[in-house]
Amino acid sequence: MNSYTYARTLQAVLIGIAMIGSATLARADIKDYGFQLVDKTVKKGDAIISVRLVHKPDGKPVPDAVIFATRLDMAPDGMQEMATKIAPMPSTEPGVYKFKAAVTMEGGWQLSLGAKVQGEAGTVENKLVIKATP
Ligand SMILES: [Cu+2]
Repeated sequence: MNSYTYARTLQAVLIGIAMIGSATLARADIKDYGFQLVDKTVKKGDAIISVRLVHKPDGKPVPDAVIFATRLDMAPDGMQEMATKIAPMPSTEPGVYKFKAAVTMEGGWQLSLGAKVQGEAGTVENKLVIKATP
């Protein structure tokens, strides 16, 4: 290896290290992730609720998260004890997570979600409010 090649190789390695360093920093905070409702309203009855998990700084969807806590109750209408069944469903869109739920009453429902993101420490925890219409 002559000295020119050596210098170029060293430069490439240093650039590589700098890029890895900034990528790690950019992905370091679990608070950068959040759920968003695909639709803010559902019809009363058997409903499908879709949420998108995004990395907020760049708005990118986050696929392959492990969703481990879900609860749907009427806390927004003062009925926190009124919870309903909710079950995960398969989704074909990366970063979108679907649930089947028995929405038994019109009004405000709170969806509580927890998630683990690949390669991140900590837990994403969000509460989203959905409006059930007749
Ligand atoms: Cu209710």
